[in-house]
Amino acid sequence: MDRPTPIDERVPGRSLPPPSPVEVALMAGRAGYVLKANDRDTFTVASPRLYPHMWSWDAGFVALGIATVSVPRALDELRTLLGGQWANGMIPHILFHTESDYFPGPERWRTQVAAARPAGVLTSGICQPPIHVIALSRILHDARRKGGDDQEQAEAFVVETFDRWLAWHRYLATARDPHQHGLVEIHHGWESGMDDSPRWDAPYANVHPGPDLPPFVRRDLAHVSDPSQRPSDTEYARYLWLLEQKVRARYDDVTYRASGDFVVGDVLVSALLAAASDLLADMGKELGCPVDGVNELRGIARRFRSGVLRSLSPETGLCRDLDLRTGEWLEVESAAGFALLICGGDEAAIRRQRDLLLGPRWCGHSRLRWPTVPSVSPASPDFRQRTYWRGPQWPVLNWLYAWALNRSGEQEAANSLRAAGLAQLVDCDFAEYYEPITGESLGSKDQSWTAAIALDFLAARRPGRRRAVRLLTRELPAITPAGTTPPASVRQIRPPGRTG
Ligand code: 9WN
Repeated sequence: MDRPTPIDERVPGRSLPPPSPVEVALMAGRAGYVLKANDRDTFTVASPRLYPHMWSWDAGFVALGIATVSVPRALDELRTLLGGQWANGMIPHILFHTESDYFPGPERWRTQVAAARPAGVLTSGICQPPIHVIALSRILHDARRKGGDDQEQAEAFVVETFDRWLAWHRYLATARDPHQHGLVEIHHGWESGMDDSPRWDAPYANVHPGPDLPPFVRRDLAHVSDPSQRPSDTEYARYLWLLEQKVRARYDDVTYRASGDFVVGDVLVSALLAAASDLLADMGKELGCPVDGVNELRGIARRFRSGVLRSLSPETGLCRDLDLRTGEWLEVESAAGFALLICGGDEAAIRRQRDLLLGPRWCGHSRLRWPTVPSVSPASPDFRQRTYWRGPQWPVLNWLYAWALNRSGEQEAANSLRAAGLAQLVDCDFAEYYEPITGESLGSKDQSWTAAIALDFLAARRPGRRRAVRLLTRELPAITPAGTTPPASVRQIRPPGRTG
């Protein structure tokens, strides 16, 4: 009988040479400056040109990266995001603090029709994956390692904002899972963060823009060199039609559910909700937050972990989304299928997912330039190597699975994703996504969350030397991303220890 190959001999990123000290220094410095150039004092724009606003899940990743440089500034990021929270607990997917040419902007979202919208800041009317508490737990971890003011501020922040995060999770667990299936319902592909993923092809096939869809002009295409890297016009019309349906439902979830075209149980959002709820419960318990809240979070974690487990396909070993309009499981080989790695719950299934993720259909695929997580398996008929969420590698997804593997005790596997993720970013473009076969950087450059996770990866290389990243980003001269003039509001990332 063949002996199974030990995991460490199969891990694809294992033999990659670590970046040289010069590469590390350049990467840390350049990542710091990207974040500084995208810094707008109390929040960070997702990217300088294509996404000139604050995006919800981007802000989570950005905050955890900034925490390697400044814990107070990382906390400010999350505080600003909470400033956009709706009265029903929803954290909206975009906060519009300034005018810009981004489309669809506030005039298209028309959230003034919504009773629950916040005062004082314009927002979109849908949400994004709940990564925030995962980020918060990383920030707290960093802050405790640093001690002193950082630790004090981070702990105080958790206590002060515990109810707000709980309200956010409760919103997802109730308004978005009214029948307690254990899968968070999304009303728009944008809510998954993976806009045009083949995960949504079947449900979008039932979205038919009406003749009364207001005309629109896309602005995103002006900011990328090749339109095929972005969703198509047909896809965009569907996105805007769903937006229209949300407005017509006055952003009321019950009304939308009764009338909207797209209602899908999202397995990745559900896994994130489960994992983040457990983390919030852990932090809350430790810091003396209300016991009822802690217990409620444990219940949410249990329900959504079960939902993710139920979605597992016995054939493929991948988790599946559920089209709640048709009752069909959505069988797609997308990276979201590894959701179980994020929330845990079944040791054997986790090992199977780990092996699959590192194996030849995924990160170990022979054609990949870097063995990081592709958004769609290169072996899948849905794979399109240059198109947005249909194949390219998104560094934040790779970070997420490295984090998940590490948390479930799979350090070797986690390190391999981290090593490959760092190697991929050595070019210092900090692109939105990467062409998986050639390694070319695609989409927007100087993307904040990519720079942020580079900082986190660098800091995690040698936990004892996290301080080195801070010194590098403070000492090198300021740079501006090619082709941009820094806005007047661009500020330095504040050194640790700042108050207020
Ligand atoms: C729509 C900001 C966001 C990310 C999403 C990514 C993309 C927006 C767009 O950019 O979506 O929300 O206009 O394409 O798909 O994950 O949060 O970086």
